[in-house]
Amino acid sequence: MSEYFPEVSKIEYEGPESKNQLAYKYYNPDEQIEGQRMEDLLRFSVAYWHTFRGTGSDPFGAPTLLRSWDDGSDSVENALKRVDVAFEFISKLGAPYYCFHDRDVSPEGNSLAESNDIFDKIAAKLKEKQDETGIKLLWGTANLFSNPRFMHGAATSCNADVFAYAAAQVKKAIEVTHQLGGENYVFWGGREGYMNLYNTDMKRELDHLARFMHLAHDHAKSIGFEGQFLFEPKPKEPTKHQYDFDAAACMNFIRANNLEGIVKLNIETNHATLAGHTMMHELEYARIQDSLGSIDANTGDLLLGWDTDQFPTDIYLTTQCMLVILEQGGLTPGGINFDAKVRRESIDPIDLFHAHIGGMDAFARGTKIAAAMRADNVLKDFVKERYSSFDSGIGTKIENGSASFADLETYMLEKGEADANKSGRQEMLENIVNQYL
Ligand code: XUL
Ligand code: CO
Repeated sequence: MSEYFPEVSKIEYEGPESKNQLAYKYYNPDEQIEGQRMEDLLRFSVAYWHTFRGTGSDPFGAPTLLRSWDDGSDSVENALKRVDVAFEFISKLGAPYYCFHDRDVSPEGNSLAESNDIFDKIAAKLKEKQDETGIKLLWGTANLFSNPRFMHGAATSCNADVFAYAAAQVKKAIEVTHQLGGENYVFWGGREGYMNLYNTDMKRELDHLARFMHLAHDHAKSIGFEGQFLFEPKPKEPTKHQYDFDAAACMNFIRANNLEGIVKLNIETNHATLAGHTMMHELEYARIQDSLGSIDANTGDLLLGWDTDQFPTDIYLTTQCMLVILEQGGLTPGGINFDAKVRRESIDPIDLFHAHIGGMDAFARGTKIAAAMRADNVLKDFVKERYSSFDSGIGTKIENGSASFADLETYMLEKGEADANKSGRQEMLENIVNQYL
């Protein structure tokens, strides 16, 4: 195998004392956390689009990330070579999974039929490399936003032909995902939203989006694909208002359209930030409704205010994520996908390693901290005690539905005044969290 990253050998765990920047300090795949191997619990995934297609271009400037192996063209030959690059990178990193959009791995041809043929060719190579390396596909998805035909959206386009084109593209993407043993299939809105309500029939667009998801699920069933469907919330970008705004909006859409049990959520950190939420809020909101399927791990920059997709390095953030993820025993069949890109200024291939090593170590460390907190029940005991008035007496009657408004009035007329409130102790709890960090 020709080596695209000759200066890097397999990244190994060396422990927190190591000074080797090409080694894990905290991510130790075989280490047991709450009865699971770290590798099986975290299920790290590399995002093909950022890591192997990212060019560093931004609205103000041309590509900066020029790779010796990539001629920058959309040729099939170039795409096939990128597969070799990707699998060498992921193998050396030791991540068990990767994810793609159809068009990241496979260029678009001159017709849908030609695009499908090219995709088959690339998929055959992906399969070969998966078998050779043991790397698996966490999820597949379709790019329904780059081509100008999707200018008004895909499933929510005002143009029925565009809906049909998107359906055909997703049909193929699900088939290839299935063929490659993909464990999930993701819907991210792309351009499913609107720029202006003056020209938008919101009801019709939302109905079409629901129809699209049912059609996707019907097709998946018909070919025996049993992977989990995931809906990825994002409030804005590229449209002014995306229909998949946040976890709550997505759950409402899922319930309103009988998609419960069919579609769960893929929660992304920077999207949570753009929605004005914390990642922990979005994760917890999804978890309590049995809908936390997978995560796109990254982080934004609070001073920039757009979807910067940076690698996560903040231990508070990863600890908070893992408190929620451990509470539901992991994410399987989902995982932790680094939907993150190196900065425009980080121009060397080795920066791709530093970025992923940092993200994996930050999550591994957050996992250990969260597990230690959970072992001592520090937050759990406090929260349980805080709501203990609902564990007996009138609280139990409220929760089990045996007390009416009239009963509650009688109770309070007799009692005269509510029991005194207790302190929320926020500062103390923040101090306790810091002790575990
Ligand atoms: C866009 C985004 C997507 C999805 C997959 O912000 O997060 O890359 O993760 O389509
Ligand atoms: Co994402």
